[in-house]
Amino acid sequence: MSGWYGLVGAPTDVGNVDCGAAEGPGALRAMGLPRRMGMVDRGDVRGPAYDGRPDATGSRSVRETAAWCAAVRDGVAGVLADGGFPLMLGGDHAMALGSIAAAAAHARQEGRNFFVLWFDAHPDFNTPETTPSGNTHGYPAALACGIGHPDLLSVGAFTPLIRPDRLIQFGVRDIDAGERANLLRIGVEFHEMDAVREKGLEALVAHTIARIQAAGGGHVHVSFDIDALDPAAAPGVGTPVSGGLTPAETVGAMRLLGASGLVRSLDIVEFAPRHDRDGMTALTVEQVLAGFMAGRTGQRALVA
Ligand code: 5AB
Ligand code: MN
Ligand code: MN
Ligand code: MN
Repeated sequence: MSGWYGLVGAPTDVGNVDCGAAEGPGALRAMGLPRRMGMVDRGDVRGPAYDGRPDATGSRSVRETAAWCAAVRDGVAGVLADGGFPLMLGGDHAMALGSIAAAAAHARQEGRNFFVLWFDAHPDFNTPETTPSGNTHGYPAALACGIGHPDLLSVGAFTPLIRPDRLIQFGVRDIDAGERANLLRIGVEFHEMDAVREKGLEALVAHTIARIQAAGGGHVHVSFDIDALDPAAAPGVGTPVSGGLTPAETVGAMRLLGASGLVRSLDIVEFAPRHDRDGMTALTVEQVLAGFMAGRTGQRALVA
């Protein structure tokens, strides 16, 4: 198992105009998180500024999103090639297309099955045909499954990057009508909040880990949108939705994922410090990460 965490920052909100996610990596560094957690900071990738003019499909900042995602892809691929565990710190969630492109290519090269676990209030399964906003941060999960804007699909070396039955989503509770139709048509497993409340997040995650192990294991990429958490615990996001995950159940689930030894890459995205209150969101993020890291090293989490 990779002994070091390589942080790749993606300070942008090209996927959602001025939502504040561009300030995420800088704020977490200023609070000392990477240092406290013993991460190797590989710095920020760079890309163009947001362009709000819609293209022919009605999507905004597509070219800019593709450029940022390609830079993220290369940054994450660099950590994997150097034998590290990449932590991609957004930035908005469109950046996950880049990290997933790198992780999927790495899994293929190593001959492993590839799975993505998606924690989010939103499924991010829109296409230019179904989007209500034109914002590319609503597209990345669909793109990873091979549907969406051709200029974004080309960020990956192949498509689809994931078999749709190997994408599993948790905590979703704000689904656009066309997006739901996409999910059902493509055949993605998504656990909405009512299912999480009924069955428990940790039980759902444990079941998913068992299913992946039964399929022969593989490379699991976790894409964690901070708005999966309830805004009472994590208000520092651009698109808050009430009725989300508690920090305690999330830390528990992340500890299980760490301990499974299956997870080989991770995104933490959509932290918008300007919407935070008293550093609450940053603290919650640190607890979630600490739970994952403690599970991975087989220690007890050093969190409340
Ligand atoms: B996030 C919405 N479905 O497509 C859209 O925060 C919101 O990365 C997308 O999950 C939220 O614009 C994207 C309404
Ligand atoms: Mn998201
Ligand atoms: Mn979201
Ligand atoms: Mn958001």
